[in-house]
Amino acid sequence: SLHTKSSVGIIGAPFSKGQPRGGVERGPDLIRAAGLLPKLHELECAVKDYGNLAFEEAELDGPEGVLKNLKAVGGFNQRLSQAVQLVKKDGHTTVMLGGDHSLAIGSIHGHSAAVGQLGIVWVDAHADINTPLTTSTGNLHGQPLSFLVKELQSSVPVLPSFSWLKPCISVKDLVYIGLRDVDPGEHYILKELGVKMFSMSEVDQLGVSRVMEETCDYLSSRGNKPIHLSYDIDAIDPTVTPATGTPVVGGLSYREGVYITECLRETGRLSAVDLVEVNPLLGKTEEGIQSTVSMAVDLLLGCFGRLREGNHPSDYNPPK
Ligand code: HAR
Ligand code: MN
Ligand code: MN
Repeated sequence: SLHTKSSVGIIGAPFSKGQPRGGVERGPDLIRAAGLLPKLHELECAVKDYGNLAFEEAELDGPEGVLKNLKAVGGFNQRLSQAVQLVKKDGHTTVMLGGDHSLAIGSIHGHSAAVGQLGIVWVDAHADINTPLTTSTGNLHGQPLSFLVKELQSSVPVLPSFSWLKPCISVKDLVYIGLRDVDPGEHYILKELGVKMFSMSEVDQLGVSRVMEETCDYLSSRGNKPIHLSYDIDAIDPTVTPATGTPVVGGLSYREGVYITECLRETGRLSAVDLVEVNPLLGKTEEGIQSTVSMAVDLLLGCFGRLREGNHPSDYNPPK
């Protein structure tokens, strides 16, 4: 491959308070247990594991209106943002192992604080752009982008738990892939702001190769900024990844899911990756859990140079 070897900094974010189901906090350790680090080493990546981010349970975290666990989610993301800034300053491509998708708040905020403007690729069945006013569930994993997108700030109320957070992305630097379960208030926002998106309909119409060609062209037209990939495992079809909190039928195949990572790797600009919403307690069978976790690992390996044609180390000596 043309690429210089990657250096990867892993942060575990065993966080579940952005949604109501227990188990998603086990994601980071499961993904590690499936061999992520040795497999990255095989790809000649330099890997540093920063461990799991510890966090205190916020006391007295009653709901504020419909919003659930505001203090816990705000506090955790503030710490996560600081951790990501340190890992970026150490020069690594950051890998955030979730945990629920509310962690994208701290992950993207920290990434942007460290490197400046970003291009965001959000691969998800869901748009995760409800505001605290449009959300019907109150779950903050359905809202992270509303806190991050500059153009939405007049629609997002000031919340003390998020006073540390400055919106840092332009909606024009955001591309969605895989959408198929979007709330009416979110759909209004996407259309109103003209957000670039490839829903599952476009994946069907164009095929994943054109979707990725257009995604990369679009990001280039926006100035080839460092890329933040936020990958929700529920983007993949639940026949492959059933162990997740909000599965939605009709998702990306294993091959489409991996192809997305291969193309983004090829840009040479992948600067941070979130892999979120793996929840082993929600897989009905052991095979379902294993399939979900191994999909997560394969997506990450695709991000760091694993090719389906095969790979060999640069110092490989053929037997003579
Ligand atoms: N749109 C719904 C809400 O806001 C559901 C979103 C949740 N699920 C996720 N996010 N896994 O991608 O609550
Ligand atoms: Mn999500
Ligand atoms: Mn989702």
